[in-house]
Amino acid sequence: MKNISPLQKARYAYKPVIPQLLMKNPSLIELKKEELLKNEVDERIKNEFAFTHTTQAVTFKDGKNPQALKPRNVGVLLSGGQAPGGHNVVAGLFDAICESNPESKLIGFHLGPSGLVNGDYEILTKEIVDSVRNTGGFDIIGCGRTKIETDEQIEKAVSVIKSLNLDSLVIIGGDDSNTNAAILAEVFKKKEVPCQVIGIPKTIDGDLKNEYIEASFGFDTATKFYSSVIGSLARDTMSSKKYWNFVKLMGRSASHIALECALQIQPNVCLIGEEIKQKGASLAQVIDHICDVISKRALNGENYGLVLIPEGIVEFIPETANLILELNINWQEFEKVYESLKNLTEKKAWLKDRLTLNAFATLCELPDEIAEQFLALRDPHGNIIVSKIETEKLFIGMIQSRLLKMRANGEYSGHFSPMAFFYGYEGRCVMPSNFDSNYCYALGRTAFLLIANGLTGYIATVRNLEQNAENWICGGIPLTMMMNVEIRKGVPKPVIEKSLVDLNGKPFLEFAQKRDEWAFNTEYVFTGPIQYFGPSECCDRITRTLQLEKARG
Ligand code: FBP
Repeated sequence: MKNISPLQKARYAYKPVIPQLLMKNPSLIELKKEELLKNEVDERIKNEFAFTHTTQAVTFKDGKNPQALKPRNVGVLLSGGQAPGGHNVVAGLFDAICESNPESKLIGFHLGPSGLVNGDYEILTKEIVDSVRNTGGFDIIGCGRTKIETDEQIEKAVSVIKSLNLDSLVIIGGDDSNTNAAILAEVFKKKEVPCQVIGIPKTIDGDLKNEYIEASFGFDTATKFYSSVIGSLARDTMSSKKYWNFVKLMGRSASHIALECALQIQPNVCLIGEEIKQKGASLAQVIDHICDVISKRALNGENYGLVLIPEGIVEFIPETANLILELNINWQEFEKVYESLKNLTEKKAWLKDRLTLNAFATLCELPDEIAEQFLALRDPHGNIIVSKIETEKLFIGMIQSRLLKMRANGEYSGHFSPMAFFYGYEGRCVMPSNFDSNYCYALGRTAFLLIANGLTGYIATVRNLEQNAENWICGGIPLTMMMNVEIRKGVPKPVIEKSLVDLNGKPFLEFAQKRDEWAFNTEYVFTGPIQYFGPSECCDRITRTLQLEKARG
């Protein structure tokens, strides 16, 4: 038998807490329809989703649904990056399927959407599902970022669906993956392929959030994990009083993770990309701000500190944002010649006449290894891979140069010993917190209820998340209701909007009000590791972001 840790064993036995209604046999739960209030939907969305667009939101109530009892073949895939709790979505889905009809099957596609296109799958049994309950990771079936968009990919997916007699497909993913889910739902309807598609809101980044979705799963666990480690780092430097720690935090474009960690830990500096963009602050101004805090702390003899940097910051600082924008415009052509360009000099030579003078100058000012990272190949959705750009090191280098000048001018006389950290990947497969274990299990069961009621093109939702899990309200929202038209690769496209940090929202305002105090007084808070058992205030604590967003008044 495989070796497992005592905690792992205890987590297998954990029973997620969810609303009582959701624990009933799916045949005893009916749909409750709700009209959505959003009145204006772009004509392009209505046209492109002519078969699936609706404004009808749904929740559930006690009742009868004999349709739930019919045997089904349900497919599931994990799309995009890992997030704690994915295994519980699969477990919730599996349990609801089996309780409805033991003949039903759950088919897991390997390595994300590519498993569907290539017909690479396995039938998930109770033994397999039981071995991952309440555990982190997506290893049950693996995940991937393939986007199903070409006619050939769609044809292949349809033939796999037909060969498996698949009547529904659950796509667990972020904004791009759920946009893809909406497209598949529409295509299947149009082609009369009888396969319903249901999305699940996943991403540690916290950027799949809107008036209907209160949080994406994984954000709670990942931010608790990062805050715990950063807290230890803060205490380390508070003890030795000699290091300035620069921590880059995952989150792709949005700064939600950095903001949440700042609200938990109270660092000396936390940069928020969205604010930098709004203020139009240049790279030099950002560096000046950090140097100001460093020099003022040095005056008090505090030559140490903690700076949090969201990984997507380069998409917000005007110079680097403009460089990325211009690279995006040239990307399709650049990608074609990419392999033939042997080194950075050749890449720069190719770009020289295609970029504006400003953008090219920014590229040339970057240290070589960072410039290479800007020019590295993109993900399948065309996104620059910000997790690979070492902004923390770029900042440290610029701060060192600036402090040298300040020292020469008599403006700084401290010691600056920096250390660079990147916390990202290690937070994506942590054992899910009780919140994420419960939330994900509820999402899995909800997905099945949407299927059992014949819906397609919906995303599973769980609301009232700030309350006890027993009071959560589960249901579904049409994916198209979360769409906006954006320009992608030069063409207007309906997509699910990425939610960035709202500078008028309570989490940011709370941070903005406190940050000056945190900069100069050392007021770190130590959250400690995630607690799974023990007092509720330790085990069931929700994120500050959710607390503040849902606070009344
Ligand atoms: P998702 O949006 O797919 O959940 O992925 C989020 C993320 O973890 C980002 O924070 C990060 O920038 C990216 O994935 C890294 O992607 P990869 O795993 O492909 O390196």
